[in-house]
Parts: sequence; C-alpha cells; structure tokens
Amino acid sequence: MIRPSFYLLLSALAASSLAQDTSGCGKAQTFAGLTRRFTVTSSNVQRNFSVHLPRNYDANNQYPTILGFHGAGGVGLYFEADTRFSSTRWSDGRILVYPDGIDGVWATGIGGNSTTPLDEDLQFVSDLLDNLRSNFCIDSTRIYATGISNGGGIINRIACSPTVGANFAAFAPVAGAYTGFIRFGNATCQPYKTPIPIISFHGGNDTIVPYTGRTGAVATPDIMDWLNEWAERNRCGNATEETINGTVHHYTWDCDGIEKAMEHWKEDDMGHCWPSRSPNFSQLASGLLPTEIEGNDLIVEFFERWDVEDRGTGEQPSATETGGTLTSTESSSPSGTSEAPSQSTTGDGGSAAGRVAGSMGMVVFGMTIAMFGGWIIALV
Ligand SMILES: *[C@@H]1O[C@H](CO)[C@@H](O)[C@H](O)[C@H]1NC(C)=O
Ligand SMILES: *[C@@H]1O[C@H](CO)[C@@H](O)[C@H](O)[C@H]1NC(C)=O
Ligand SMILES: *[C@@H]1O[C@H](CO)[C@@H](O)[C@H](O)[C@H]1NC(C)=O
Ligand SMILES: *[C@@H]1O[C@H](CO)[C@@H](O)[C@H](O)[C@H]1NC(C)=O
Ligand SMILES: *[C@@H]1O[C@H](CO)[C@@H](O)[C@H](O)[C@H]1NC(C)=O
Ligand SMILES: *[C@@H]1O[C@H](CO)[C@@H](O)[C@H](O)[C@H]1NC(C)=O
Ligand SMILES: CC(=O)N[C@H]1CO[C@H](CO)[C@@H](O)[C@@H]1O
Repeated sequence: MIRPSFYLLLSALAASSLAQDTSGCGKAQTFAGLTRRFTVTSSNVQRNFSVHLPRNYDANNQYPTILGFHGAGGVGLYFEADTRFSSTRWSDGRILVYPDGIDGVWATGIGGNSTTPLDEDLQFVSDLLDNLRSNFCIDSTRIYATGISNGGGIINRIACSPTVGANFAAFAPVAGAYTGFIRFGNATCQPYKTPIPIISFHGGNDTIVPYTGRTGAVATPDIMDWLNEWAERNRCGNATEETINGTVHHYTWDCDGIEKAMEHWKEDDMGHCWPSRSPNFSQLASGLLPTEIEGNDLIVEFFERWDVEDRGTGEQPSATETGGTLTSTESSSPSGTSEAPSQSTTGDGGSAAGRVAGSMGMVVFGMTIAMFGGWIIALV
C-alpha cells in the first residue's frame, strides 16, 4: 500500500514545518481571560477575528487552540455568545479564536450569498494561523476547528484541503451545511491524513439544513450520505449506534485501525441550533428547547484525543481491540438511498455529556439580544 506512507509523509512534512513556529511565545498579553478583536490582511482584504485567552495566560506555555466558525448572517462574536466556549469551563487552558466571514458568510465553494472564492477563505484561515502563531503561544500540534451551519460547511472544506487542513488535528461541525457535498456532487476532498477525526452533530428536526438534505440553489447532502463518504475516505468500518432515551443517537466508527475516529450525534427533536443543555440563543431563535446533550463538552473531550502529528489515540487504547469489532445490522437511512449506520447497542452513554455551570449565560444572552436582536439568522 502506498497510501499510508504517502499520508504519513505529508503529515510529517506538515507537522515539522508548522509545529516549529512558536514565535508568539514569550510575548506578553494584556487580555488574559478576555476576548479582543484583531485584523489580518489576507488576499488584500482586511479580515477580522477575535481571540479569547485563558485566565492566567502564560506566554511561555503552548496552548491548544480552537477556531470557531459562525453560521451565515453572523460574526465571530455571535458564535462566541451562542456557544459560550469562552466561559472558563471550556476556555481554561485553551485559546479560542472566532473569525468573521466576509459579509457574514463563508465561501463553501458554490454560489449562493457568498461571493468570496473558496480559495480566499482557505487562504484567510492560513494567514490567520500564521498571525496567531506569531502573536500567541500556540501549540501547533493541537489546533482544532468547530462551527455551525455555514461554519460547519467551511470546516468541512478545510478538512478536505491537503494544505490548510494539515494545520488541524480534528474537526467538529454542528448542523453543517455541506454545500457541494451532495450525492454525486463535484466537491473535491483530499485530506492530509487518514483518518481525519470528526465529531459531528445534527438535529433530526432541523428545518434549515434538513437531516435528509436540501435541494435548490444551495443544496446540502443527506447527512448519512455525507457521513458515509467520510467513513469511506477515513477507511472506517461499519458504524456502531447507541440510542439514549430513545431520541438521541450516538454513532461511532473505528477507522483505519483507530478507535472512534469518527463520532456523530443525531438528536431527533433538535432543530438548527447548538446542542446545549441550557437554553441558548440559536435554540430560542428557532423556537426550540435545550437539547439533551452538551455539545461543548463532547467536542472538547473529542479534541483532546487528537493531535496533528500522529494518527491519534483511540479512546482507551487497547492493542487487541482495534478494528474488526463493529456490528453490522442493516437499517434504512432517512433518505432510503444511502447505507445507514447500523443499529446495535443501547445504553445510557450519558456520561460523556456534562452539565453547564451556566453563570454568565444570562449576561451573555442579554448582550446577544442587544447586539443581534434585529438579525434574522439566515443560516445557509
Ligand atoms: C472588519 O471590521 C471593520 C470594522 O468593523 C469593517 O468595516 C470591515 O468591513 C470588516 N471587514 C470584513 C472583511 O468584514
Ligand atoms: C441570501 O441572503 C438573503 C438574506 O440575507 C436570503 O433571503 C437569501 O435566501 C439568501 N440566498 C441564498 C441563495 O442563500
Ligand atoms: C460543481 O457544481 C457546482 C454546482 O452545480 C457548479 O456551480 C460548479 O461549476 C461545478 N464545478 C465544477 C468544477 O464542475
Ligand atoms: C420541530 O421543530 C418545530 C419548530 O421548528 C417544533 O414546533 C416541533 O415541535 C419540533 N418537533 C419535535 C418533534 O421536536
Ligand atoms: C458492514 O456492513 C455490511 C452491510 O451490512 C456487511 O456486509 C459487512 O460485512 C459489514 N462489515 C463488517 C466489518 O462488519
Ligand atoms: C434521559 O432521560 C432522563 C429522564 O428524563 C434524564 O434524567 C437523563 O438526563 C436523560 N439522558 C440524557 C443523556 O439525556
Ligand atoms: C448566549 C446564551 O444564552 N448561550 C447559551 C447557549 O449555550 C450555552 C451552553 O453552551 C448556554 O449555557 C447558554 O445559556
């Protein structure tokens, strides 16, 4: 097999050239525990982003870094308020970065409202990372991306890029609008390593980016098709499904000998929103209630398992348990056209989901309403 060594070589090259830029280490910062706005010029455009530093930021400590991509019609600050990733529960020991799309939209490679070419947004992500590395003490082996809706669409494109994607250890799209990845679509996908670790979330009651896909000018794929394509690229076995309380479905895949390199959470009654056990803005905006799972906890726990340089560490690694342990029961997919993950065990599985110690929630929520109350969340 030539592929594994090719990917290992690519990833080794990427890691060795990128991991060494620690020029931002040692530079004192004055906004530990706070969020500050910055700009960087990319493709001759002044692009905006905000950075949240952990409390007690130590300029000589290399931090894991999470980039959070907002949905269409938003800005980074909105994503920050909605997900609350900057609260200490999740930002302790991590740098959070919230970039802005141009005119509220990420280029996901097709038309619609985004006139920015995909290459320019990918270049922006690359320029942003260079800027971050030269100003903050970033651990380049532990950079991650999450995002909602159109923000999920752009991180899917990043994951598919052999160059920009090689900066990221793992991905976490929520309610992703994977435009260009409809069945038999023409989007290209050349990930830098196998497997690309992905944890994804999608509501079964999402009317904006429906689970079974959307047709029209900005078509999105059936989520099961999208998952199956990634499972193929990642050389995964069949999925294992665990159903919690009858309505929450947790799928996991072992991929290329790595345990649980892909995870997917489908919550039947969840709409187009961020999964959180406390009420949040995107939930209220879609007239929905808190969900049963806490997305931030699941995302952060997943990210902690991966770095850029190696192929990852499976959960509870065990030499005898890699590969070949998946069950395989046929079940029908939502669309009836794709191969669905199998149904197997049930269990509580709730241990991975945590609780929100939501103290700043209402403050942030009030600010969010004040800042964005007039907006229609046109989540593409
Ligand atoms: C960046 O922010 C400035 C000031 O708010 C704004 O004028 C500009 O349009 C923003 N740039 C982009 C590309 O959104
Ligand atoms: C473009 O955005 C407008 C509102 O900003 C929305 O009404 C329209 O549906 C969007 N078009 C596409 C193709 O997404
Ligand atoms: C891919 O499909 C989109 C949407 O149908 C189209 O606009 C685009 O031109 C196609 N690209 C290529 C390279 O065929
Ligand atoms: C689905 O969402 C709509 C609002 O968009 C809500 O009225 C309905 O109750 C939801 N259905 C379920 C099963 O949660
Ligand atoms: C995966 O599922 C398919 C179809 O259900 C089955 O034919 C195949 O044997 C399964 N593979 C494994 C490794 O269980
Ligand atoms: C399942 O339902 C029970 C009872 O409503 C609840 O206490 C528990 O938190 C739920 N589990 C999950 C994972 O949502
Ligand atoms: C702004 C806001 O209200 N955010 C809510 C969304 O999600 C978090 C948890 O991630 C809730 O605790 C917040 O209240």
